Amino acid sequence: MTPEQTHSLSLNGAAVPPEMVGGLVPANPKGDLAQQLEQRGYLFLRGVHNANEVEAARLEVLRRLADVGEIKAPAEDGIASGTSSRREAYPTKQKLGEFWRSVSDGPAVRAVINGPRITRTMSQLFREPARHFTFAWLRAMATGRASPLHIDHPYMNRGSDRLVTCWTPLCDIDLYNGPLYILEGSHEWSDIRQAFEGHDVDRDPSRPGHIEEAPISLAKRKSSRLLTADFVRGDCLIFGMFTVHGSFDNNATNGAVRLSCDTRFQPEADPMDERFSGPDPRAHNDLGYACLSASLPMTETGALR
Ligand SMILES: O=C(O)CCC(=O)C(=O)O
Repeated sequence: MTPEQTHSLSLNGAAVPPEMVGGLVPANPKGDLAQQLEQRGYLFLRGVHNANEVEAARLEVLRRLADVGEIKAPAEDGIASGTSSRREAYPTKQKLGEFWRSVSDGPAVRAVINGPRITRTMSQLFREPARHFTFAWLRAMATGRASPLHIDHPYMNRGSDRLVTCWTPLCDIDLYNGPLYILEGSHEWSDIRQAFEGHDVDRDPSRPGHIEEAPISLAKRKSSRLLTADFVRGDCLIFGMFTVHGSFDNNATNGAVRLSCDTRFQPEADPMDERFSGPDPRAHNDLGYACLSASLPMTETGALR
């Protein structure tokens, strides 16, 4: 990526040096997916989802956010209003969780994130039938927000050790909108693995699940780079539980909200983390969807999850 392309990228408000940024390499969808994942630590697949179905999911989520006053009319533009009536409509933590669950369970959202196209891709990856967590991590991020540096292992490690994350942009997410980044080569870093392997954020809440070192400092120490892309509807990014990642700040100058969803897939034959499976997933600390910062009004700050 050229410095002109990366000038819009920041972390915690600080500009990211252009030499620390690289482009995610698209996977060869016809090649051996498992081998490419093992080699790079991620699979960047363009056109996995149907772009029209992603657009339907985007509109479904935006209309729900417009209903609680967080998106300006017309909702299709996806611009934050800067206000919210979500707490008036859903006054308790439980009710906020129920609201977010209903948005996350929207038929158009589920048709994308749990649909046959991605399930086929995951079965191709595992070379056996795949299934997904019923719990989904849907996010709507206003300007100025980002996700901190972390690996996924401490958050969901009670089931299959072949679990993967599938990050799906539900709108086009260019370099201004806070795209996800992956630290190049991080899936092979033994110190990160040793520091976090076996750590379970629910069993040991005294230890943070995220990485406390700043992304640029960690990348420099490891001679790594932050790999990202201009994401468009239809893309997905798949990675394992030890790949270090986070997101850049959403620097949209027009207030555009960044929509994405994380889902988790594993081989059907493997045990599944009971917190995130079944018809009524309890999730972290039995909170259901209320454990997600996304269940809070977009006007409020929340911790990652
Ligand atoms: O969408 C994001 O900003 C971050 C998602 C993520 O890293 C996660 O859920 O593990």
